[in-house]
Amino acid sequence: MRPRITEDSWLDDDDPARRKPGKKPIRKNARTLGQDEGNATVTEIFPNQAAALLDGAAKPCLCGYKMSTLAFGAAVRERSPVCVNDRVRVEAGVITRRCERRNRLIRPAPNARDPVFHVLAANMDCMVVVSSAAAPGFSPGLVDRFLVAASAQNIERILCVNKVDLAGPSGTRPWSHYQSSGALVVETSALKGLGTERLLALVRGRTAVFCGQSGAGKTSLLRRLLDDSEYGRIGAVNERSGWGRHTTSGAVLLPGPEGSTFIDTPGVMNFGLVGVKRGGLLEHFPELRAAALRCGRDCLHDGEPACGLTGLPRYASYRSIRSGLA
Ligand SMILES: Nc1nc2c(ncn2[C@@H]2O[C@H](COP(=O)(O)OP(=O)(O)OP(=O)(O)O)[C@@H](O)[C@H]2O)c(=O)[nH]1
Ligand SMILES: [Mg+2]
Ligand SMILES: [Zn+2]
Repeated sequence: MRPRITEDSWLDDDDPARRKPGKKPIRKNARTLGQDEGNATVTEIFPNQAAALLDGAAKPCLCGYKMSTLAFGAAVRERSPVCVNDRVRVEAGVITRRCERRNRLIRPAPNARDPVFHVLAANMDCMVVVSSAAAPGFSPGLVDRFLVAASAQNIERILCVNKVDLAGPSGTRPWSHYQSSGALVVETSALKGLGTERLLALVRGRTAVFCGQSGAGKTSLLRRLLDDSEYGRIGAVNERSGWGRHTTSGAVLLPGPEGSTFIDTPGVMNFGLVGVKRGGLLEHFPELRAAALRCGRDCLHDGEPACGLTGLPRYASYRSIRSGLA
């Protein structure tokens, strides 16, 4: 059975029993700097290298890593010791230190045999969870997981429902109840340029990460927001399956208007939560938390007939996420 992933699993890497043969123990001089001690920002991750934008520079440069001062966990060997939008110290073209993170978007690395985390991005003001009205259809389970991940890290939440041009005129809007979810809701069509001004007003001047279902239109929206028709390679949605192709292969930082920082991320089919406990999940569903005041003291909000959450739109999603948490 796959071992449970907890935030403390970062520390497992220093456990001699788990260390791969021939691997040296982590050096104890691995230490993060304070948030203001960096001189560059990571813009993209490549195998064994990262692109970093030195403060004041016009373009990012490719940097190697000084592992002896960067190593801090299991993810290091599998992925990279820094993530997009990390503040770092670069010396002579080498990333020598990482600064403390204000927050981070983290998931268990998909397909990993060992419990390994993948930190997608750090230091964000808001998360734009992009879903689509159709092709692929709106996916509440995935949306809720991203909203919980953002809420757990104190990141402001925006739900962007894209491709509204594909929603029929009399179509139902299965996202309408998200007004009470703690997220701002904006409907867009990147194709027709609908709603994109409103979206831009919400993220202008801020650090916003765009994430969500594959093929929902994150990259297309960013092309609009950046007014850059060249940005990103746009893949076609598979006509038969309705799934988008994975066109964005890694997170990338894009400087936007008026000091904005936008982060495009690869689309996902599922998203595992890290560091959220079963007992704390309700905190991240504000409308359910309010309804839970009607419940009896012993109610677990897990299908009890008298549960006050019964019939609420996000209750099923809450229960489904809850069942996978410790
Ligand atoms: N009809 C319609 N199609 C759109 C819209 N936005 C994007 N698309 C199309 O949807 C497909 C996927 O768009 P992308 O922008 O690559 O989606 P993505 O979310 O970045 O996809 P990944 O990088 O795979 O996660 C492309 O064929 C786009 O042309 C929209 O508002 N309306
Ligand atoms: Mg993309
Ligand atoms: Zn209840």
